[in-house]
Amino acid sequence: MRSARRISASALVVCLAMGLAGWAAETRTVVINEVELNPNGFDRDAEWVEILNVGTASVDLAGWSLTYNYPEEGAVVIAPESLVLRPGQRTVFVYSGLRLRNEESFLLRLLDAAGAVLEEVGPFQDDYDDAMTWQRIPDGGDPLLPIWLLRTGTKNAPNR
Ligand SMILES: [Ca+2]
Ligand SMILES: [Ca+2]
Repeated sequence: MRSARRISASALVVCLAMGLAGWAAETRTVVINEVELNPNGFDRDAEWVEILNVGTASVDLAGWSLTYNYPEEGAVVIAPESLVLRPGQRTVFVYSGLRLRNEESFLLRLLDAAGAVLEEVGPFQDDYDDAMTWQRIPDGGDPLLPIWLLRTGTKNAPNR
């Protein structure tokens, strides 16, 4: 009797977790998946952000923007024209002229064409002038447990 009750309680927890995960998976669409803020060599024109469609429908990134914080804080449009990401598809935006500071506390934001903040990640710090990047682990991230790790970069490829 006792163990049966225990089993049903854990089954309930599993169902709740699955329901939450399902809900979170359905509500997530496009995420910031990887960030290179301190690449090997000169940072200018070499910093990038990988964006991944973790949703179940195609999304057009036309007019969407990403924030930066050097030489001042602002947002830059990443796709002036249509840029459709199918489910599971990724794209890499390379900053041109604008940059991300390596040491300062800064939240990187992804905004839609209307300027609504869809994602806010960080702050990231990267003191090493190398190929390590901040990545969601696993690729695309767990919707209920966002984990970011500094690892060898996987530009335009699944994080691992
Ligand atoms: Ca930098
Ligand atoms: Ca990657």
